[in-house]
Amino acid sequence: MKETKAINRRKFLGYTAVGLGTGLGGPATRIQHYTAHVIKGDKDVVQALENSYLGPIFRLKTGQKVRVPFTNQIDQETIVHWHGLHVPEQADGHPRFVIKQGQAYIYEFELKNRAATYWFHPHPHGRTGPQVYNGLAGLFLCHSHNLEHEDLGMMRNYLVKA
Ligand SMILES: [Cu+2]
Repeated sequence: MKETKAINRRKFLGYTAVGLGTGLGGPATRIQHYTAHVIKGDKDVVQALENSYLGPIFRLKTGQKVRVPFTNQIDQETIVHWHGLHVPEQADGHPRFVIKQGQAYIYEFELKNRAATYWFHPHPHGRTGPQVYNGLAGLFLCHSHNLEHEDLGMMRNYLVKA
């Protein structure tokens, strides 16, 4: 009697494993990702993330001038929005500036933000969500030339809110 129960349990586990295997045989997940490299300047301002489809990470300082020639290599319209950065309208990645596959768009701006963590993501009308969760997103870290002053400001804000 005990032996029979043990066999049934093994069979149950076997069926469970088959069920999981079937789930893994579904359609492949679509992955889209940004790639970037430094054309001119400090090579450390762009960091690729190994074994991740997210990224890259931009690391720039307040006051730096940035020029990003962007080429759309996915089969959908897209444009890049620099979330939270104070940039000129033409560099903000509004959906009306969307570009088609194979087209390029040049972003130029001076980094005016204070030290903080920002991010960038696509912003085509009606396609922002799907493109982000398929991988098009990266961090934009803004550092300050005057870290002591920025740190004091952040501490003051923390104390006021606590
Ligand atoms: Cu945004």
